[in-house]
Amino acid sequence: MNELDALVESAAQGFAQATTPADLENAKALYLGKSGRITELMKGLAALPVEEKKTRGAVINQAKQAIEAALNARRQALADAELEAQLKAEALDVSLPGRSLGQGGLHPVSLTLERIEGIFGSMGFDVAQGPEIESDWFNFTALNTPEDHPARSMHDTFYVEGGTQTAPNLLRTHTSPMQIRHAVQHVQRYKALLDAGEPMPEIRVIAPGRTYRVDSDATHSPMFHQCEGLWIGTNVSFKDLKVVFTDFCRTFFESDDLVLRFRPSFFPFTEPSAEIDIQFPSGPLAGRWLEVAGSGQVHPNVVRNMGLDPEKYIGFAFGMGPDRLTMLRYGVNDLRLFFDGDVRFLSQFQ
Ligand code: 2NL
Repeated sequence: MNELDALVESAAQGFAQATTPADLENAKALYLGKSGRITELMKGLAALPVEEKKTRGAVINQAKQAIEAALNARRQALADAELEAQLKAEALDVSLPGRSLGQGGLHPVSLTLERIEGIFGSMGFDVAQGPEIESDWFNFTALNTPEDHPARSMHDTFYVEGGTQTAPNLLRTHTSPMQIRHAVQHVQRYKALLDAGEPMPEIRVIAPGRTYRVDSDATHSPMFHQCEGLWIGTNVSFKDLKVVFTDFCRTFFESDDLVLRFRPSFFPFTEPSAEIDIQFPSGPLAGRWLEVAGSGQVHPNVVRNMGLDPEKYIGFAFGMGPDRLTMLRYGVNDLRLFFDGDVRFLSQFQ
């Protein structure tokens, strides 16, 4: 092997030993750098006679080209290896199953509210919805609640900023204020008839929605749902309440043999008043009386606050808890499950 072949081979070996681009550039300098071996050989040509310069120059040039070829091949190999390593490190397994968004659905309490609205809708009831921040007047005073009633205390009711001492703002504790709003609007709409002493169309409305009380345990949540109903006319009696509510309960629980019991009670906004209990004929809850609603004949003061003459207009109202109805319908025993937002629980109702 002549001297130049040996040089090419040692260069190729040096390049092969370089494992990083920086190593490789250092190895290159040994041969092609300013004082590298090839460069030195080229400089040596100057001292040679012309003929020898030509032949020797050609040979050195060949060696130079061979070294450059080896260098470029190694450069490419290192770049390929680097790309390979990067691809490996950043690899995505596109065969893994994707993360599906899944299908949403209605909250169990929303399902109950829809059922309630559907059933009462079929009996000619409107649905009234309105503000959750109410005035003291609509929430308490219009409903015949005495000034010193415990429900008005800060232990029971959330008061919010923006009200005044005489007309505080609060989070509504029931949806009855919405029924008062609805009744007042209704009376306004039929003012001409009423002024002429003619009877107005009946008020038949339910008010579903969120309500708030200072209370929290397994059966009470500070935010809960309520659905109230109101039916006012010139000839609406307790008998109508019994018929309507019995029909509602039997439809809601899909049980024609469900029995109801009206138990005397007291509410400031109704007189007389009754607690409504139901009893399932069969199933896990059979035989027990379960309280599902409060009800009564609307108090004359409340009828007056709607803008109607209590000597002419009479009716009934009731209030129930859709959260509790949902618990009974599905056999859920902790109310808080509804409001924790755990999809494992909520998805079972879809
Ligand atoms: C209960 C009690 C009740 C009412 C709500 C009512 C509404 C108006 C006028 C008169 Cl606008 N009364 N609502 C009447 C009796 C009972 O609810 O224990 N609810 C869960």
